[in-house]
Amino acid sequence: MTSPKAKILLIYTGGTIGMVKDFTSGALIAFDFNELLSRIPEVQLLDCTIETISFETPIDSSNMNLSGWLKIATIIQENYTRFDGFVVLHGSDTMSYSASALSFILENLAKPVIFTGSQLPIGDLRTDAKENLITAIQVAALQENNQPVIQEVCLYFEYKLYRGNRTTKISAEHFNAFTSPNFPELAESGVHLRINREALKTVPADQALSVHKNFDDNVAILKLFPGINEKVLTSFFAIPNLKGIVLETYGSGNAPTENWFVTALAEAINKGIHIVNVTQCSGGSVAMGNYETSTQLKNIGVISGKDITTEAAITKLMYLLGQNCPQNSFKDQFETAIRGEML
Ligand code: ASN
Repeated sequence: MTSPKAKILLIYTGGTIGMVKDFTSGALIAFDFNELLSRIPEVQLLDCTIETISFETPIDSSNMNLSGWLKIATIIQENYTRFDGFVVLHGSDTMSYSASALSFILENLAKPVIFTGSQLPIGDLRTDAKENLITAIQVAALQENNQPVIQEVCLYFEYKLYRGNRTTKISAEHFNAFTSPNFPELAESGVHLRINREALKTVPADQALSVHKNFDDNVAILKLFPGINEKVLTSFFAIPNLKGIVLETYGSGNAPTENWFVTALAEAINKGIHIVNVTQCSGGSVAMGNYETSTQLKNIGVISGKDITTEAAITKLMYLLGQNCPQNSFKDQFETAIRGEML
């Protein structure tokens, strides 16, 4: 049931939802937020009070970065006690990265932070923006016994509510643009809004929100491909100040067994670079040791990303590196789920 008293803060960062066609170039560019809300008068009919705040310059989410994540986090932190829930309007291209990053930044979050956006601008006749925005607000406003029903960072898109750090963008064409390959949906919107209660994350009531703003961006992603050669690996590990990488491997975490490959990885680990093994597959988990082609990775100390997405892995890496956790416990810390992002 939606509480009439729920107060929602709508945070507009940019994205297609608020874009219009530029007359001269014909390309889509972000426009003013007030204009955006005036295009959805239905929002005023919702059974909650809504306040809005916008990035000074709304961005296409391809320009999202660490400082953008911190801006969102700061807005939530500064308004945390005044509001019951937060809806973040964000471009879909990097929404899964941002939802993952915010899940790590906001520890002991006990209120909903719902990311949403759209594939077509709000002014388009066939837009998906209205449903996404309206239901995202309703989800953020859901209360039971004066407590928010959702107490985590989520992503709402095309009738489905997902745990944010479990999602990935799968389509640049379909309205159904996201999936959560290894974790069930938290809610589905049809004639009724069906909440999957067993899947929801809750936080003990006595834990205060803690906002972690130290992220370390000395990280990179390396996707394996048949034919990858030594030069690629050597130049990759020569990146100045590199502290951690997400290695996208095959299947259940498999990689070449050639000597030059394993040696390059082992040398990097010995230099203190953390290597996280994540599968290139769109579902399933890394299980090092299942095949001979992953046993060598396990033996040299590669970290198992288990069933984590690349988006959650790279942001968790930035988060843990920023926490300055001791080198010898880093692997254990990474392999432990901290925000429901992995098994
Ligand atoms: N390029 C847009 C963005 O991510 C795509 C979208 O929002 N659908 O900002």
